[in-house]
Amino acid sequence: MSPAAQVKRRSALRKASFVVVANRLPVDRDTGPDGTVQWRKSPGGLVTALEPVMRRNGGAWIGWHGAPDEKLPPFQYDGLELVPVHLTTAEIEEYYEGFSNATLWPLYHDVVAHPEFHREWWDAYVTVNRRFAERAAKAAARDAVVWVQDYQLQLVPKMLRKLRPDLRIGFFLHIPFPPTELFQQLPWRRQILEGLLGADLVGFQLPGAAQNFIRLVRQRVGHKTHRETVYLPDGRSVLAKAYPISIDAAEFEELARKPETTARAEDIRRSLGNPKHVLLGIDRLDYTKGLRQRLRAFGELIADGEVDVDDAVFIQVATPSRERVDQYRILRDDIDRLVGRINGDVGRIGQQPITYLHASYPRSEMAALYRAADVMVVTPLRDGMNLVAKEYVACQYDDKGALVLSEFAGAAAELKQAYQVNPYDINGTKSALLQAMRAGDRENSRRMKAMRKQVNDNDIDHWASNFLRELMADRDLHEKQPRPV
Ligand code: GDG
Repeated sequence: MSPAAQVKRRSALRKASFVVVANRLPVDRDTGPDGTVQWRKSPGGLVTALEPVMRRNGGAWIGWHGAPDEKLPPFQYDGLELVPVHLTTAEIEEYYEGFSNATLWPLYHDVVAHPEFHREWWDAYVTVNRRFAERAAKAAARDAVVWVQDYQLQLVPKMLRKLRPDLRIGFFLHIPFPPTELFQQLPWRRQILEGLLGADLVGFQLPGAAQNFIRLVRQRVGHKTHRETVYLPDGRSVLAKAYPISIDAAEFEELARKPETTARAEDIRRSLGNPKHVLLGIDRLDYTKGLRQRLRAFGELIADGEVDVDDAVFIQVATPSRERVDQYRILRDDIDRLVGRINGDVGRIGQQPITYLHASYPRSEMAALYRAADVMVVTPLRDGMNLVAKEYVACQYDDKGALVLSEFAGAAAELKQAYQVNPYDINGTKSALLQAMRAGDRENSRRMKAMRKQVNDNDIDHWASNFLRELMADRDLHEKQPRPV
């Protein structure tokens, strides 16, 4: 066999029958002081959930590797085939920081910040989506299953179908899908809807989001729809359904039960002066997460004399995020000022009511924080799901602790026994915080038990297998249903 044929054969063998396409690869690169490069798996449920499926099917993961202006060849990591997609500095600014995070992100989150519309950002979004689609078309074996992730890549399903009509294509949106009134602002609304319709199955966190999508497709693109199905003129049908994402609950519980975690949780409480109530917030520093509202509510409870500064401490971890996007820089300054003001107004010597940490921590420390907290406070103004709420619940193996949860987090649909709040209602939030702090152990344990059952019964494997089962199901069933006229 000629060398050229050998190379071809090797690359043909490497084609994957299961391909994940996501903005980022599931690994981060560490460069040691001596210049040696090491990849580390990035923490997160998505990798954990998809890894077994990828291993079984000789899967490949396509995504950006995290550094600008660098082209890397595909490589294997821990048995996974990783296919890096390069992005230039300008593309990171326009496709990622711009269109993804300053246009789509605020638009899809109830416009809690003002979305910016720039034609050059859109152009970069199209270019980069095409690059991802081309990479996926090359990596996928005949009749392979391709699963595209999230709002950065909404055009990929259509582009990919055009290149490879043999593929079965799924798409999952991790963030909310907005109601028609807001989505219509987008100058490129039709292209986005058509992009998504390239998939066989479009998954959302909540049924309401799937309905928003179906309604928009009917109104804006003019296709026939019936319940969860869109009927395309070429005879193909697309299913739009909810698959609420979850976490690896068993792994979190195992971490929480470790003696080191217990010891560290005790340490944390001790260093805060062993107060009666430890309240905790953990979020990416993002304007959708409702940090301002929750800190104000807590500060007012102390100022009003409802809570004694000696009795309660609020730990707020704000993980650095999207620091080059203007809105995030403004938010950081706002929160710095707010924390300073509250601590200055109601603190005492040796008693800071808010411990604010602008940093990111290893998972072991996250578990210790969850174990140290009596009240977990999750108050986003809008959130696709919110995994932090589920992680806290998974860690409370003794059924202790209380969860205060925004009605506007996707997780509220499942965690019904949380103390639910409208985060815009500061008085309502104050009452919920007080209720959670003052409830008896029996009341909190009743609530926690029910939430733990929900999280344990519906973990990340459940999510991935439900989605993939539907994606790979015999679509003839759908297609044989009578088409609406
Ligand atoms: C999007 C949607 C949806 C946070 N700080 C640290 C850290 N984290 C981890 C948490 C959690 C994850 O990051 C955050 O997930 P969330 O769901 O809370 O929020 P987003 O980042 O906005 O995620 C969201 C999610 O996608 C999945 O579909 O639920 O609605 O917005 O796992 O634990 N992890 C570590 N150190 C930190 O400092 N190790």
